[in-house]
Amino acid sequence: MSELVVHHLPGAWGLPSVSPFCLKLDVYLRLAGIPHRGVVDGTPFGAPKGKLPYIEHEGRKIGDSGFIIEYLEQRFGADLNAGLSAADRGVALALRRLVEENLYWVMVYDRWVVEENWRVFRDVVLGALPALLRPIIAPIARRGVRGQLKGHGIGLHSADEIHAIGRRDVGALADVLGAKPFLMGDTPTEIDAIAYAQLANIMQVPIASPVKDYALGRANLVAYLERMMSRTVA
Ligand SMILES: N[C@@H](CCC(=O)N[C@@H](CS)C(=O)NCC(=O)O)C(=O)O
Repeated sequence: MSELVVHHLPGAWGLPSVSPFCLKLDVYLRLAGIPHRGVVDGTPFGAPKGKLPYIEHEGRKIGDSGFIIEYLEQRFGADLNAGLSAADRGVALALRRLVEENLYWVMVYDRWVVEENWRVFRDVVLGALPALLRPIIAPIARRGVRGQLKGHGIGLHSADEIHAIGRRDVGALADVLGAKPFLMGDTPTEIDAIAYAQLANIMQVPIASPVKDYALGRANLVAYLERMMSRTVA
């Protein structure tokens, strides 16, 4: 079987990637025990759908973490959700949409729009590019992301409203987790790769946000992050 190559955005601050979608795939691969080689891409331009992560395997390029995981399940027979009932799978999918289609954009706002955070984040997210190129690419990329935030709709709200939305999402995750070790019970499943990757990119990074402060105040989420890290850090 040919080598599995995973293209991802750079890591920083102790995280293998500052992209929640790239970190999700990294965590999934570790939990599933699938050998692979990571490659840092400076930009998403080489990706089949213009977004990272993407994989190369047996001459194919596949983009989108969700479709990649479906491919890996078929190709490597690794199903982290195997023990879940149909109802649990439904709940996990709803949580995934909360994290990936909503909470993710709150994080993007905090990193790319809030001035003090942007000064910290721009060198990290563009860190794999030659230093001379960064000041040229940074404003273009930032303009693009502002457009994405407006297109999504969240970028039309005030900062206070965006943070209220983020707190509600994080609060829902903390409430669903409750006293369980993992979101769906005693064993980590795919939604834990997703939620952990997103929460770590909010709670374990030097990006100021009321959403981060709120999350750090939820003791079960802090313990959850430590539990997930002890399972996935090499
Ligand atoms: N649905 C995609 C989302 C991936 C995604 O949004 N990746 C971001 C980095 S976190 C990206 O490459 N953005 C570049 C762009 O939108 O131009 C997945 O699950 O992989």
